[in-house]
Amino acid sequence: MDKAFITGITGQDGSYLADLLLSEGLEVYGLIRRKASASNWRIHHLAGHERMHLVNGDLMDVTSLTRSLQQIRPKYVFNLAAQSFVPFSWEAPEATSGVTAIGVLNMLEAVRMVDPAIRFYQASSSEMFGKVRETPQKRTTPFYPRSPYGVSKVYGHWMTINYRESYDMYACSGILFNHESERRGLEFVTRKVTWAAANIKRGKMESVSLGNLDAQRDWGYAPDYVQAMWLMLNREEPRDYVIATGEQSSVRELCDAAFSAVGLNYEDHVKIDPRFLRPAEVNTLLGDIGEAREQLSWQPATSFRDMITKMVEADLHRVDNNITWET
Ligand code: NAP
Ligand code: G4F
Repeated sequence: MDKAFITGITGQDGSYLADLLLSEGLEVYGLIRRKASASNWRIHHLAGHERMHLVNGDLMDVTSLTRSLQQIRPKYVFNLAAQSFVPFSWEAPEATSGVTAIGVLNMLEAVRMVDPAIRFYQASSSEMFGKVRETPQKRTTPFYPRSPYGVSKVYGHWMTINYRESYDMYACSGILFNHESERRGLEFVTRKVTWAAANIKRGKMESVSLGNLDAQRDWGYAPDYVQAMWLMLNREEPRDYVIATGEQSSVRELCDAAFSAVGLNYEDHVKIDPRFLRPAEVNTLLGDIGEAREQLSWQPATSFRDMITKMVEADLHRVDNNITWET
């Protein structure tokens, strides 16, 4: 039975990837770090699954990574762990660079030392395109990151390419554009808005404060995107891919979609608060998925509006059933 090691298993993508790999019959090992209050709600449903295992460690501790790989001997490593919230990367640039940049090097080194035949996936990001040099953005579009997070992702991306070219390792990156879901963290704008729409609908909140409503993103659905990760690690040759939808919406359109789903007008409930503006904004992102379509036979299955409706419905369910721990 093939084994996969996932860092970031408690996050949005890690939890969906675990669901997918278990359904594919793999033995799944997830790295978790010690936290003072650990709810790990995204993987609660996997507790007790006979092929699901949790391993203690930290991306900033190479010994824990090496030991894990030596004990598990996986065929696949998916490196999804990161400090992934862009605004926090200005507040804690060194900590962000630690896990989001050097953490990638740590994982690559552990793979190289234990078993360089392991197939390695790195979670690269469209934030690397930042102040975009061309539209739509392709694998070959030059990077111009606009935050400590984006800069860290560029480091991890090039380090992954460097290990592929230096050590002939099967190491590749998915350059994933924004992807959301019912399991998205509340601090990200989609979930912040769907959570607010559900609470306002039920009379538990009156308004929500946001920053830049004009920012445009290429938003897809996380369960579709973990499929692409899996396809990437099952090609004959390692190669990087842009994973996106090829369609764009603004934050304003997001608000409209979420509030319309509960029969409300967002203009009555959305306030602007300059505290949510960023020191340097990424105004627009739009991905070109030609290579993923042709070479991976991958394409997104879920539209932006359908995804937002699913997220609003999940948040209504949480509000109605007082499920406060899933946040
Ligand atoms: P997420 O929900 O924020 O999850 C991040 C994960 O990283 C969590 O499991 C977290 O564990 C773990 N982590 C953080 N620091 C760690 C450390 N020092 N050691 C071990 N684990 C650590 O992120 P996501 O949305 O699932 O994204 C997954 C990956 O894709 C990230 O690398 C992100 O930067 C990248 N990405 C995401 C998107 C997107 O739109 N979602 C787009 C492009 C790229 P705790 O639970 O302990 O905090
Ligand atoms: O939801 P966001 O915080 O996501 P952002 O910054 O695009 O980053 C996400 O996607 C990246 C891929 O491109 C990932 F690499 C990264 O890890 C993360 O998952 O913000 C989206 C847009 C921004 O332009 C922001 O300025 O929404 C705008 N926005 C407006 N008001 C807001 C808010 N964002 C947040 N988080 N909160 C607001 O109140």
